[in-house]
Amino acid sequence: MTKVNVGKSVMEANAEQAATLRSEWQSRELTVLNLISSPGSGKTALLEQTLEHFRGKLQMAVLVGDVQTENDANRLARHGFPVKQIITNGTCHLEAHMIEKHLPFVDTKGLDLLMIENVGNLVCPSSYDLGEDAKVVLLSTTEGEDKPLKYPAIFRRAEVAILTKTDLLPYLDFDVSAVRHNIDQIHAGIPMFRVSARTGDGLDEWLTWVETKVARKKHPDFHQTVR
Ligand SMILES: Nc1nc2c(ncn2[C@@H]2O[C@H](COP(=O)(O)OP(=O)(O)O)[C@@H](O)[C@H]2O)c(=O)[nH]1
Ligand SMILES: [Mg+2]
Repeated sequence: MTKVNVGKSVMEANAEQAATLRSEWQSRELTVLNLISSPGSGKTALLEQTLEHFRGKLQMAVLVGDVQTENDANRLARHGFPVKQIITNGTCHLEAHMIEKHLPFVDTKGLDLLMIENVGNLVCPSSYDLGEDAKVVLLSTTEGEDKPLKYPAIFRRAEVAILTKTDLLPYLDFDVSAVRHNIDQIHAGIPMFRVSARTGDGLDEWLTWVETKVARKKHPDFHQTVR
């Protein structure tokens, strides 16, 4: 007799778990951001600057996904906030059940902002809802202006794009207006912040955007121009 698979698909199960996380975070007024990029685009470097800026101002924690190693968690833990590494053992993205499992390690009581650094990959992480308030896509100046066109799903789903490593622009042929144009082809008008975690240039715009997200989660009628 042929067996019929009546189980949920991975995506359905993930969507359900993400919805549970989202409603729990909603009731706690906890803002959650999901950072997605290729390996080496500067997610951890941006997070290090972000943690340093909000030290003493916000209660933050970080969950960081990698296929192997605790290197990023070790880098991030120096900034005095709770950090937990999620090792996926080969999986190229984080799933909602992994977040659920590792949440107890970063006591979310009283937390304002949970940052999730996804596994370095521009494709798979875009399909998995983690219950976050927003996906944030990073693209570095060394990756080429065409990447939004090659990997449109993440640029379509992200609420904001960050062009990283702008300190390298004088040494590259990278055309900032071309990448802006390409992003607009996929997701017209989304904010694109230009930052250098190395020099600190452009960080203010990103930090203001984050602060505004946190304030709006607590006070939905909070208004501030974020661009
Ligand atoms: N020049 C420059 N290098 C950067 C910048 N941000 C990150 N890097 C370097 O790029 C490499 C990868 O950064 P990392 O934060 O680990 O990227 P991740 O894999 O996306 O987390 C490291 O050697 C960083 O020092 C930046 O703004 N400017
Ligand atoms: Mg990293």
